[in-house]
Amino acid sequence: VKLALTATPGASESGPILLRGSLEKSFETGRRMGCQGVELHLRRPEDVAAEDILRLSREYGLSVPTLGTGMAAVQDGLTFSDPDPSVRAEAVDIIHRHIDLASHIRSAVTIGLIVGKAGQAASERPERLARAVSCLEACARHAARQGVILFLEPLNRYESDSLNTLSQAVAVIDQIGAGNVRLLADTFHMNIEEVDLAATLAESGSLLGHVHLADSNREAPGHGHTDLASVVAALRTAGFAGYLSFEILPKPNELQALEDAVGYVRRLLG
Ligand code: LER
Ligand code: MN
Repeated sequence: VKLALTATPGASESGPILLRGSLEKSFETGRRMGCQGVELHLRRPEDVAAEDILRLSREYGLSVPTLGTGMAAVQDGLTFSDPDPSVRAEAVDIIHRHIDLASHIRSAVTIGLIVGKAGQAASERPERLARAVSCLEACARHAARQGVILFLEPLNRYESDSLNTLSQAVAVIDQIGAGNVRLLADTFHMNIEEVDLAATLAESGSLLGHVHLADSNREAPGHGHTDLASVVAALRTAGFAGYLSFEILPKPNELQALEDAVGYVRRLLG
């Protein structure tokens, strides 16, 4: 099991991204605190230069396990389920560009909030999901051509009504039949939507590609009441070889949150 922190070059974003601002500082902090990866969240793939990321990766010895793409939904209103075909085309286009960046820096691309946001008419959910699946199919094809893996992330019902559970995401992956789409399990969302976190993760088996590890309050593991010991044990039993990535709030501050998270998970890993 490898550890990653989440970082964004934007300074003013809010949300559960641990480090903001200078990416050089984020890579330096990640290495100093014992992480093996820096998960980047970007509003647009053009916000960074592939060569700069490759240099940081090389210099600090950390990889970029995946590119988070939810900011395009939150800040620019781009989703795969929008009724307007031109908005969907823009959403697919920005993911294609993320995939191109990912192929240069040997990363993956997260498909989460870009699928669709909560707060839409429940009666139209089937149409929204159908539109989202067809956009995801297009992205999976583009990613396959570039040798890139997509991580499909179910979100809790208050953020999205498209995919809330890992089993709903598995059904979509089966439906499109893409070999390069895996699951991203976020324990914050799972705590709201799943019956049994450890059992659900154990069932995911080799489809599981990436984990966002956060406690019940979306703070560092150990700050809340989710049973993360059983989660980590289930992942070890399943032979999960991906990243546990700290997509958490910077509370009480960035460095303390990261130190708490790494310390807690290292103790669980023994
Ligand atoms: C993205 O990984 C995620 O978990 C969302 O809740 C961000 O808003
Ligand atoms: Mn997440």
